[in-house]
Amino acid sequence: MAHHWISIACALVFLISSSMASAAVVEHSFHVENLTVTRLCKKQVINAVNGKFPGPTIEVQEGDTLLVRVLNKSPHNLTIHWHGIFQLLSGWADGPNMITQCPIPPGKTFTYKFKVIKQEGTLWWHAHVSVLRATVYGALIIQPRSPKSFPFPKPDHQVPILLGEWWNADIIQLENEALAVGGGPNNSDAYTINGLPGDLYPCSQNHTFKLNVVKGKTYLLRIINAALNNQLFFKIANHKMTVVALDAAYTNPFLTDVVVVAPGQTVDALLHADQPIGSYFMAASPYASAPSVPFPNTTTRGVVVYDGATTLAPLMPPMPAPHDTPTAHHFYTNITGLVGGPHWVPVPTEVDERMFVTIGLNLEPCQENATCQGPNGQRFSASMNNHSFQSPTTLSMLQAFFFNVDGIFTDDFPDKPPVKFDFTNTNNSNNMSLLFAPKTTSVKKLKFNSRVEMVLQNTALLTIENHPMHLHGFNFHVLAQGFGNYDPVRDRKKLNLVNPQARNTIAVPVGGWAVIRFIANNPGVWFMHCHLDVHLPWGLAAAFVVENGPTPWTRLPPPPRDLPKC
Ligand SMILES: *[C@@H]1O[C@H](CO)[C@@H](O)[C@H](O)[C@H]1NC(C)=O
Ligand SMILES: *[C@@H]1O[C@H](CO)[C@@H](O)[C@H](O)[C@H]1NC(C)=O
Ligand SMILES: *[C@@H]1O[C@H](CO)[C@@H](O)[C@H](O)[C@H]1NC(C)=O
Ligand SMILES: *[C@@H]1O[C@H](CO)[C@@H](O)[C@H](O)[C@H]1NC(C)=O
Ligand SMILES: *[C@@H]1O[C@H](CO)[C@@H](O)[C@H](O)[C@H]1NC(C)=O
Ligand SMILES: *[C@@H]1O[C@H](CO)[C@@H](O)[C@H](O)[C@H]1NC(C)=O
Ligand SMILES: *[C@@H]1O[C@H](CO)[C@@H](O)[C@H](O)[C@H]1NC(C)=O
Ligand SMILES: *[C@@H]1O[C@H](CO)[C@@H](O)[C@H](O)[C@H]1NC(C)=O
Ligand SMILES: *[C@@H]1O[C@H](CO)[C@@H](O)[C@H](O)[C@H]1NC(C)=O
Ligand SMILES: *[C@@H]1O[C@H](CO)[C@@H](O)[C@H](O)[C@H]1NC(C)=O
Ligand SMILES: [Cu+2]
Repeated sequence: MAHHWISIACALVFLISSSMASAAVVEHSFHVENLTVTRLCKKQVINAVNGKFPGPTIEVQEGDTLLVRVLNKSPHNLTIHWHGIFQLLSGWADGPNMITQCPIPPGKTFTYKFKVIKQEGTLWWHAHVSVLRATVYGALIIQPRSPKSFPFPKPDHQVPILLGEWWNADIIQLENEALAVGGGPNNSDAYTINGLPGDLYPCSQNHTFKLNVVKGKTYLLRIINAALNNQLFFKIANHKMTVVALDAAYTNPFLTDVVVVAPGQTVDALLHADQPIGSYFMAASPYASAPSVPFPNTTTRGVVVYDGATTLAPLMPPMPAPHDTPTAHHFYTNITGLVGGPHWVPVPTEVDERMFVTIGLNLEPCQENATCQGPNGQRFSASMNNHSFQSPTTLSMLQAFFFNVDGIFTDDFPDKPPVKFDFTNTNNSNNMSLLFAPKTTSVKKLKFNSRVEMVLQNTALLTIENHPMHLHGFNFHVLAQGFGNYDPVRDRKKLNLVNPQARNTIAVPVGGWAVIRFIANNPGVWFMHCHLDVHLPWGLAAAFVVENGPTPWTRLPPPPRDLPKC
């Protein structure tokens, strides 16, 4: 039987490769090391890859195998996550620290190896341990396998637009300071476009991203929000953009003058250079969803310069106000998936596992005699279904799953919140009987191929806030979103089972809810967490354990030999 199977597979490969460029192994070498960078009038030592900030752009064609040898020359424990990659049967390469691997210690290497299949568009890679992703990140672009092309007219050029945040401080020290007292970390000093703050910040005129364009040409902007803690509005003066993909999943074309992007998300948008020859600012400014949480209220900008432009006084787009939730919500909800487009997956119509999961902030008790700077003299905390996630310390969860090691995690993550209360009523925000969430390392177990529906419900504890929830290993369909408490009768009617967005990160409306569905077709341990970095160590996370399937090719293979040890 096995021999038959192999010969059929070979024949198939032969047929496919005779009409298409054959899949390649794309190799990269990452050296993560100190880099001195000058921004905002000051030299700062950051952790960076191959002496570049942002790090190198990785480009593959769908079907290729990616092999990245990471040498950690930094003084910190390190892991790299390939954000949005399905990691089919390659969960060992996913990267979240202590979830799928122990970290790569200083001086050591680990090679991430995985196949990129059934997805194309814009993804990215970033460090997934402590706050290192502030500077250790880059674009990961999956082109259609030639001779296939995009499901839209081929753009003349493709341009990664990595939005980020910059601190004039050592961010590891900054995180340690905040964690020591349980308070919020210091705000960033600037937002950046491709690592450059732009001329609205001090000493920064020469650190402005410039995009040269030719009138009449089309540019595919691959916009990535790599900022640690802020959702962003992105605009270009006098130009509209046509969104064609979100999180590396194609959408119906959506014409807009503003793009809204949460940390972890990506937006592919076509920019037509169709305006009078001249120069125009592109700008990003915060979408701050929480009514009274401090945020850096600043604007980064770059410039789009038409070939032949003589004026050096670019036009500035008017930016939405930071608390402009209607503009954000309109963008987040009005885009639909491209049914029948490349890699489109229909919505599961049946559901095996129904979950209702609250997400939001909490408190952790201050230790006796300690100094705590969270609300009410306590420490900040956060949870999903009142479980505040704590990473294991002695072995990664995926190793515990594979080698059947007990005591690393429990499988009692609940399908619904333990206490039912008026979730979004701000009168509850200081209710001490609700605020303290126990620390756990709990998972939800899923049978292979189970169809999961999850209602994500924001709570008003301490504050309502839009949390961008990222699921590792899967795309999910976003069936509906709304404000207030999810109503199983009224809101069920709103589910879009026809052409919903597919995403890996959903920005759940502030004081509201979102309904998502996915098929657990990949064995392993898959992290789900808020992609506002500040909320991750507080515990706004959980994990799924997807059990092995019935056949050899639906089982997680053993770990690579060089997987780091704890
Ligand atoms: C790298 O930078 C850190 C400070 O961020 C410093 O402690 C360390 O000594 C530096 N390492 C090298 C090799 O320069
Ligand atoms: C964070 O901000 C506080 C208050 O402004 C300041 O004292 C502290 O030095 C800052 N931390 C770092 C690491 O810059
Ligand atoms: C920017 O670069 C120009 C030309 O290299 C130089 O003359 C100017 O001093 C620089 N400005 C700043 C603020 O560094
Ligand atoms: C943010 O900054 C803008 C421009 O400086 C200002 O008009 C606005 O009031 C600020 N908004 C908040 C919420 O601080
Ligand atoms: C577009 O967004 C608005 C809210 O901003 C909503 O009322 C409307 O139903 C949305 N339309 C679609 C087709 O999703
Ligand atoms: C807290 O401080 C008091 C007074 O100094 C002392 O008696 C007590 O032992 C301290 N408790 C702890 C846990 O350190
Ligand atoms: C706190 O919440 C609980 C559970 O909903 C409720 O029974 C209690 O009345 C609330 N307390 C206050 C002071 O609102
Ligand atoms: C919040 O509490 C106030 C005072 O008790 C009450 O008047 C108000 O109706 C409450 N709001 C909600 C949404 O329950
Ligand atoms: C969370 O769990 C703690 C401990 O069991 C409990 O006191 C608290 O009321 C719970 N809060 C919520 C919102 O479920
Ligand atoms: C680095 O990782 C090792 C192995 O997991 C762990 O023992 C050590 O505490 C970590 N160091 C830091 C600073 O987190
Ligand atoms: Cu969050």
